[in-house]
Amino acid sequence: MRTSSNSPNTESAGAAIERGDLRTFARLITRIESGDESVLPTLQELYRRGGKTPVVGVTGPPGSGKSTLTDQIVRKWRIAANRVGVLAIDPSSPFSGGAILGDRIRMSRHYSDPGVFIRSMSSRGSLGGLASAASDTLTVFDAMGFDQILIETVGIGQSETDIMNFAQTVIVIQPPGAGDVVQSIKAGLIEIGDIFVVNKSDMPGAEKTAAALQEAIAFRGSSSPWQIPVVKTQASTGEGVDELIQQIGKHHAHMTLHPEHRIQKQRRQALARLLDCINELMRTRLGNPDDPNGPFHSLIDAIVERRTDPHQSALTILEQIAELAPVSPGVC
Ligand SMILES: Nc1nc2c(ncn2[C@@H]2O[C@H](COP(=O)(O)OP(=O)(O)OP(=O)(O)O)[C@@H](O)[C@H]2O)c(=O)[nH]1
Ligand SMILES: [Mg+2]
Repeated sequence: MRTSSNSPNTESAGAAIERGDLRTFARLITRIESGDESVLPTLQELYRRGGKTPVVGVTGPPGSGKSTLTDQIVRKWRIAANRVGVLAIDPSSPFSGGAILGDRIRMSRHYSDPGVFIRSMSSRGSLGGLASAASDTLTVFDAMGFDQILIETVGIGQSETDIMNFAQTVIVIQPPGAGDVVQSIKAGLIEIGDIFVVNKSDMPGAEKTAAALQEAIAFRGSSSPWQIPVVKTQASTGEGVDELIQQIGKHHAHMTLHPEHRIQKQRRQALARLLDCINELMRTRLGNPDDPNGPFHSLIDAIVERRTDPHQSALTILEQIAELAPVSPGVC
C-alpha cells in the first residue's frame, strides 16, 4: 500500500484511519502483524497525533472468565459509548458481540454490534514480536477514535506483564481458589493490577480468594493514593459488572486528577516501548542470529569460544549499528 507521499491523489492510510475506515484499519493491522516495514510512516504519523483514548487491559489465568467479562464490560460501555475497540491477544474463547475484523479468526457467537470492533492477534503470527505488534495495533485503535479501548491477554508467560506497558488501567481477574492467588503472586500479577476481580463469585471460595487478594495487595504496598479495589463478579450473569465499570471510571478519574501518576506510568510505558524498538531495530539491522554470514553469528562464536566477552561484544554491535548507513528502519 502506498502512502500519500507516493501518490498525492490517493488518501493516505493515516487519513483513512482517522476518518474511521474499517477496511484500511483491518488491513493495516494485518500488515503490522506480518512485520511489513512499509507501515512505519503511517504508524509514526498516527502515534504523533494520538494518545486520545486510554486503554483498559484485562488479564488473568486461562479460563478465569476474561472474554465473558470483556463482553459484559463492552455491553455496559456501549450504553454511553459510540464505538468500542477490543484487541484480544491469543484468545481461545469467543466473544459474543461485535464485528470481527479480519476473517482469520471468527469469534462472533450470537450477534453483531456495529459499534464494537474486535480484533484478535496471535503471538504465532507476529514476526516483530507480539508486544511490538500489539502496541502498534493499539496506536491504530487510538487513531480510529474509539471511545473505549480494551485489550485482553492471557495471564501466563510474557504477556501478563506486557499489559502494564499498554494499558492505563489494568484489571487482573482471579477465579476462586486460594492456590490461584499464590500462582498470581508468583506470576507477578499482583504487582500490575489497578483493579482486581474475583470472577465466578458464584463458585465456592470466592470470599476467601477476595480476602487473600486484599492481603496480597496490602503486602505489595503502594506510594499511590489509589485504593486498589477487589470486585466480585459473575461474568456469566453480569453481576458485579456495574461496580467494576464504576471502578474503571474511578481509576480513570484518579489518573486525570493526578497527572504525576499518569505521567509516571506513561514514561515507564514509553521507556519499555523505546527499548523494545531499539531491540527490534538491532535485530532487523543485524539480521538473523542463525545466519552463518551475519554479524551475530561470528560474535556469538567468539563469546562461546571465550575469544571475547559479552560486554565487549555488545559494544562492538552498538558501534557497528552506528556505522551502518541509514536504512529504512524496521517496524518496531
Ligand atoms: N460459573 C461461572 N462460570 C463462568 C463465569 N464467567 C465465565 N464463566 C465460564 O468460564 C469459562 C471460561 O470463560 P472465558 O470467558 O472463556 O475465560 P477466559 O479467561 O477468556 O479464557 P481463555 O481465553 O481461555 O484464557 C466459560 O465456560 C464461561 O462460561 C462466572 O462468573 N461463573
Ligand atoms: Mg478468552
